[in-house]
Amino acid sequence: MSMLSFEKKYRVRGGTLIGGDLFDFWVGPFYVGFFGVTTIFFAVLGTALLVYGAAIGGTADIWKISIAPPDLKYGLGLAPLAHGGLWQLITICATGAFCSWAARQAEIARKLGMGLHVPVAFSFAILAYVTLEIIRPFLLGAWGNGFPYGILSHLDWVSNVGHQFLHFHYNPAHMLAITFFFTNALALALHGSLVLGAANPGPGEVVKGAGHENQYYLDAIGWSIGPLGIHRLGIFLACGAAFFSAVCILLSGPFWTRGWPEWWNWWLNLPVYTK
Ligand code: UQ2
Repeated sequence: MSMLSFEKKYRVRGGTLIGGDLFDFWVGPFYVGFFGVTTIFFAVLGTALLVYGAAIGGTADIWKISIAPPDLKYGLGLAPLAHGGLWQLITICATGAFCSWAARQAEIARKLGMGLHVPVAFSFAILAYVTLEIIRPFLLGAWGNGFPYGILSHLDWVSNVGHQFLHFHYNPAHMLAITFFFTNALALALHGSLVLGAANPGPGEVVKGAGHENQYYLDAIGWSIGPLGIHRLGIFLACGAAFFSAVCILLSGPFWTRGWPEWWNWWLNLPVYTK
């Protein structure tokens, strides 16, 4: 990978969060940094543990491979490697890798004198994972409440936990999360199609820019959110989706143990309905 001419301007020293200039270097196109080293460490170790767990798991069927959390009887204690211990180590590695990646994003943003929007947004995704695998199992008193690492097994887990609460779609935070996900899809479809429409006007036509994009929505609905506004809307919708996903599963068990349809009895019990 050759050094591109503009890289001299953008490959700036400093901005590291830890270690000073010790790891302040690049390998080919990649910035390393202290958190690049920790990312590689956790990702390689975690992946090796996953492969080891798959190897001793008794099946070579890719759909059936699964590394399960410990039995509930181990509570919040350590479990033997082959009985949930691997899952515990892999969870530590995954969390370490995700947080290292966020810290590396922050270092790169600081180097370039940018805002920290990328690591802040990514931290919402980390929050959703940590809520499922660490915070909720901790509050429930057993690591066995985490989801297993397997293609079909983690889907079974989601289905089982959903049925445990009778009908998960009645979970109000789940409703909010889905609304955020769908609105996010709508916003990205509007944005992606608008930008591609302007950039691909057809043979012989001059490529259009921001002015035309703006005018499209002014003509269509009398209002344009603007080129900066659509990206603010995007980060809001994406972070909202991850945040309410975390909230909806955190509520389920630690704070609400009955079926979710029953939660809505507060509505039927409003004094306005009493005769
Ligand atoms: C827009 C604009 C963009 C866009 C898009 C819009 C020029 C390039 C997609 C239109 C977006 C609107 C009207 C908001 C829709 C609201 C929700 C909640 C989906 O105006 O500015 O910039 O990409």
